[in-house]
Amino acid sequence: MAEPVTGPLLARAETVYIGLGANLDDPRRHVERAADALTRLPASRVTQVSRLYRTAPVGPADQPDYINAVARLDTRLAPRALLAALQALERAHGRVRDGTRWGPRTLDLDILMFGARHVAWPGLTLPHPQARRRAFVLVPLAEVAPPGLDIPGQGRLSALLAAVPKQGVAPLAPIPLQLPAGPLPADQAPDAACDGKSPRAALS
Ligand code: A4P
Ligand code: MG
Repeated sequence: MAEPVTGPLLARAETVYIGLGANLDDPRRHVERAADALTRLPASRVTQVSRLYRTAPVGPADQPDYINAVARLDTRLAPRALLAALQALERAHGRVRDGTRWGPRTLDLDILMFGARHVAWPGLTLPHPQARRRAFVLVPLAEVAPPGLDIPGQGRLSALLAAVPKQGVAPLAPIPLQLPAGPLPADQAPDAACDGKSPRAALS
């Protein structure tokens, strides 16, 4: 379960793309369960989830293949609150950070894009700086995003996708999920999500 989210909500929902990845301990199950958990994030609504993909590891080669997917959601969580909720979900899936860059993991949740934001804050860079180079991100992203999507500072999704080598990215099954119908109501501001305080316009 994600930890309770504190702090202000955004005045309006923004569209966010989240990359899901795992390559340890029944990775498919971790990705499917994480996608389901995203549907329970406060002040957020998952609008689409890609199929699962089996992908060859990028980085150290002596690790198992990954299972990857991408989810699109509308959220009123501010970027750092969303990152905190995703990291809590990683911990709940037994993620241990041993400092190995691009090493194996039970669950990795990256914010690929957050609206049109282009920022480099301590601990959070948006869009994800590696997105444009990675077929395991771009192929599932193209399933849930319009081809004309502009990834700020990186380029148009269709052009990035055409440029990236796609061998080693194999589609698997759809993720069985019941997604709620309709958009996130503009006034949806679950009090529980902000500790009983009224939502205020977010600062970031
Ligand atoms: N961080 C900064 N920006 C973001 C963002 N947009 N989203 C910070 C999420 N986190 C962000 O991440 C390190 C720090 O990045 C976090 O503390 C957060 O504050 P991490 O998840 O602890 O470490 P990491 O994942 O090992 O590092 P990195 O560089 O983020 O790796 P990636 O980019 O996540 O790559 N091969 C295949 N086929 N499929 C994969 O999914 N994944 C990786 C990991 C390597 N190879 C892979 C795959
Ligand atoms: Mg990561």
